[in-house]
Amino acid sequence: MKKRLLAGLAALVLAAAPGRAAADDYVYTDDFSTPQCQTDSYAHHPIVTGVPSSLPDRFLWLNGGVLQFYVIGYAEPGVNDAEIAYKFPICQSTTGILGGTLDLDAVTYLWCPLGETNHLEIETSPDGLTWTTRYEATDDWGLQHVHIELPDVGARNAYVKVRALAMQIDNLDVRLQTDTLVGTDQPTWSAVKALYKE
Ligand SMILES: [Ca+2]
Repeated sequence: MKKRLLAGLAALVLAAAPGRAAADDYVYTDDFSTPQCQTDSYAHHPIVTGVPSSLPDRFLWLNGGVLQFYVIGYAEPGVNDAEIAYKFPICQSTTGILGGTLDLDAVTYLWCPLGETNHLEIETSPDGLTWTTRYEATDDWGLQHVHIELPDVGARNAYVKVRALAMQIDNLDVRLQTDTLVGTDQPTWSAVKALYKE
């Protein structure tokens, strides 16, 4: 009887202990069929959805279900690329990011001005201030599937910046393993269309 009581107490203690979150607690996807990247990203060069009436020096064009990166005039890969930056989880934070992955498809097909080259660079940061290059490719390589392991930085958010020149990207997929997701912290919650928790 005493042994059975102890076993029951042990089961109660285990059930009450704070559980380690399951894999892929947070998943964000974008197939760029909608303009959700305009509100989900926290910084970006101008994003246009139709044929632009005037051309900024650098802009992103949501064109036929992909996101294209344009630089008008002289462009030096890695120096004056067009950019978009995200802070994941969007509208949430965590008590700690344990790891994660980022996947996207990249295509070099856009017209490149004479003497210039296609370029794609993906940087990550634990705080939006100090950035580390996780992927970089230049020149005409056609279609690539990019897969990046996001490091276990223990940060509350994972910052991701995509910098590109004469490129298009599609099928962005970000997965995070976290301790605990913490409520909403931005007023744009209703604008988030592709955020869900598995
Ligand atoms: Ca697409």
